[in-house]
Parts: sequence; C-alpha cells; structure tokens
Amino acid sequence: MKTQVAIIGAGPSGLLLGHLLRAAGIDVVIIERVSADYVLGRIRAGVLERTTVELVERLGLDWRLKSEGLEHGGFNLADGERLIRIDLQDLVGTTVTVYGQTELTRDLMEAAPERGLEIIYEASDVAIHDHNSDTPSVTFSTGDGTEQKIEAEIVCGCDGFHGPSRRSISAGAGKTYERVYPFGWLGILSDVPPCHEELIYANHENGFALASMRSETRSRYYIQVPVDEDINDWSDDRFWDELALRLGPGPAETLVRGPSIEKSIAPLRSFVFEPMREGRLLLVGDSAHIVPPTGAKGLNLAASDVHYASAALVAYFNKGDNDAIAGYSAKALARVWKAERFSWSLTKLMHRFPDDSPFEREMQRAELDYIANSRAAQMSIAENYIGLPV
Ligand code: FAS
Ligand code: PHB
Repeated sequence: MKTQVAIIGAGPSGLLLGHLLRAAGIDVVIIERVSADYVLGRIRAGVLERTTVELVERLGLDWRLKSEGLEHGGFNLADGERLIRIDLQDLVGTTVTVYGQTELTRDLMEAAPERGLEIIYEASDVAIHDHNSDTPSVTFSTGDGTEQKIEAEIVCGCDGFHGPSRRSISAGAGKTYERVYPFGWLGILSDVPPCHEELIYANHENGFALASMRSETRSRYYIQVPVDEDINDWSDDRFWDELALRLGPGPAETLVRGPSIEKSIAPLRSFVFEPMREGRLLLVGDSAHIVPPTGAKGLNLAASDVHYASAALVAYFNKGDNDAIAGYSAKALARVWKAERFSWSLTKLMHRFPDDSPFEREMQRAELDYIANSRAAQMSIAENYIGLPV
C-alpha cells in the first residue's frame, strides 16, 4: 500500500489529524492496534478547550458536541471551608465545554468512512522503518496474521504513551523529562446527577477530589489514592463516603450516590520528550507528552499538536513548503511546556504529598486563600485553564 501520511493510533490525536488531512485532500491511512470498541471503552478526558472545539467545528463534526456538550462559564476550587469560583466568563471572556473524550472519539470514528479516512483496526507488531530517509514505511500484521507494509511520505506517531513511535527516534537524538507522582486518581462513572453545576477541584486533609460530569444525568468523580492502591479495597460505598468528606459540606449535601459503571485507577506523571519530530516522523499527543489530569490539559494538548501538525503537513503537501514541517516540534513544544507547568502547579496546589511537612500544607492553604481574594491570581488560573493561545 502507498499513501501520503501514515498515522499510527486511532485515539483523539490520530482521528483529528486524519480528518483534517483528508479534508485538505491528503491521502491518509490510520493503523490502530486494538478494535474500535476497545478504543471507545476507554474513559478519559472530560473538558474541551475552545481550541479543541474549533478543530471539530472546522471539520463540521460538532453537531453532537453542540447539542450534548455542556458549556461551563466557570469551575471551583474547594479548600475544605468554601468553594472558590474561578469565573472564566468574567475573567477571560470565554468558557470550556464538558464533553467526554469517548464521545468525541465516537463522532470522529463514525464520520471516517464517509470522509474517506481509512482506519485499519487490530493491527499488531506495528513498526516504523526508514523515517530518516525519503521513503519511510510502516509494517504490521492484520488480524488474520497477514504481514502488511504501507509506504508513506510522512509518518505521524499518534500512538500514545506506550506506542512504538517515540521509541523509533534514533538513540541519543531525544531528551526525556519526567516526574512520576506518588499517587494516582481513583475514578468512577455513575449514572447519577452531578452534585454541582460546575466542576469542583478539592484540596482536603485526606487528599484531592474532583467532581466532574458527562451530562446532567451522568457524573464522573475522582479521589487521590496512593499509587499502589488496590482498587478491590474500594467498594462504591467507601468511595462515596470519602468523596463526600473531601468535597466538603456544601457539595456533600447534594451528592447523589449510585452504582459505579466504571471504576479505575490512573497513575499521574508529567512527561515530555523532545524533539517531537525526527526526519519524516512527527510525534503527536500522548506519544510525546503526558500531564497529570488536574489541569484538564491532556486531550487539549493533543488537539493543539494536531493543529500545528495539520497546518505543517497541508503546507508541505499542498504548497510545497518544506520548512513548515521543520518548525513543527519547536512550535508544539512551546505550548506543551506551558501546559506542563500549569498542570504541575495545580497538582502541587491541590494534592497531599506524602513527604510534605506542615509548612508545605500551610503554603497550600495560603495560596488558596490568596486565590480566593485576588482577581489577578484568578485571572492567571483562568487563562491557563481555558488554554493558552495556539
Ligand atoms: P491515546 O493514548 O488516547 O491514543 C493512542 C492510540 O494509539 C490508542 O488508541 C492506542 O490503542 C493506539 N496504539 C498504541 N500503541 C499502538 C501500536 N503499537 N500500534 C497501533 N496503535 C497503537 N486527559 C484529560 O485532559 N483529562 C483526563 O481526565 C484524562 N484522564 C486520563 C485517564 C487515563 C487512564 C489516561 C491514560 C489518560 C487520561 N487523559 C486525560 C489523557 C488522555 O485524555 C490523553 O491526553 C489523550 O487520550 C491523548 O490522545 P492521543 O494522543 O490520541 O493518545
Ligand atoms: C473528567 O471529567 O474526566 C475530568 C475533568 C477535568 C479534569 C480531569 C478529568 O481536570
């Protein structure tokens, strides 16, 4: 098989990028390791920045996002005594959209056939070859064991943290930055109405908690747990009791309990790999960087990488501009690092670190009190939360 761009991974990065390239008349094939149902079974992000929504609007695939997405003009920080509302509409004049990553992925997947976006699912042993030559290729085996090879002009690694593309960068050509946090997030999904009309990020003596949602009838909640926690130690009742305690008296009164329809623990890390391009291989989304979900940046950083990568590839294929691809990594990393900083700082502010002394705890309480009383501090949080300009 021959194509112009071979994309590895049919998560949000691969699907958004694939659709944007097809819309520009560029031939694309996406090679995905698992089935479509498996991809859709992952419960991930919930908050979309304006930049992400605009990509979906540009594709004309935003009709469900517009009808089912929830527009939020603010969110809240809880410090055990009060809710500190960050009024996005007033502070920075815009909103965020609450719409599950699963639903966005579904919209993009379902539109692929009618848009000529070929996706090969359940491909195994995917490998990238000769990305530093003018004739890169991707090999893989299909479900029936047949060996396949796709020759492409460009390969895009949209294969997430555990995929092969980052590992294909020449030894010594890349630099890794990482911080692994000493805790994870135990998350549940439950078909109960949300306890509050906006998100609540809570800093409690026992640890962090987040009240989020997927719709007016489906809630998404998280509590911080030790990184080696056994999920079998967490019955639904134990989860609900601890969540109510951490969210504080107000939200606890409106908290509706119900059976969990999904329950999992996600580890937290900050991670950046530089550069995000080598030769004809571009890294996009989680294949190049990971953020702790505290700042709701993971999915949205993948979208801004897609914004830069699609612009560079359209310039390359449709205008013969070779420089555009050369500039991709520096442009994407400039925004990645600022989002890494925001996610790290909000994680530091809102979580209990096992090694923190009483002094660090007082620093957290003082910073939350400062935010509660400073429009300038709230402005800074607001402009990072809605996403810095692309
Ligand atoms: P993805 O990991 O989503 O997609 C990569 C795709 O590549 C997958 O479909 C995978 O199957 C495929 N792939 C992997 N190896 C392959 C191979 N060898 N061959 C072919 N295909 C291969 N972000 C937030 O903003 N908020 C959150 O609350 C949040 N929660 C998260 C919870 C968890 C458990 C995880 C892991 C991430 C979470 N994230 C969250 C971040 C997440 O949303 C990512 O930022 C987002 O999925 C990035 O999209 P992709 O870059 O497409 O990577
Ligand atoms: C979610 O709804 O899954 C969610 C929302 C905001 C975050 C993290 C996760 O910061």
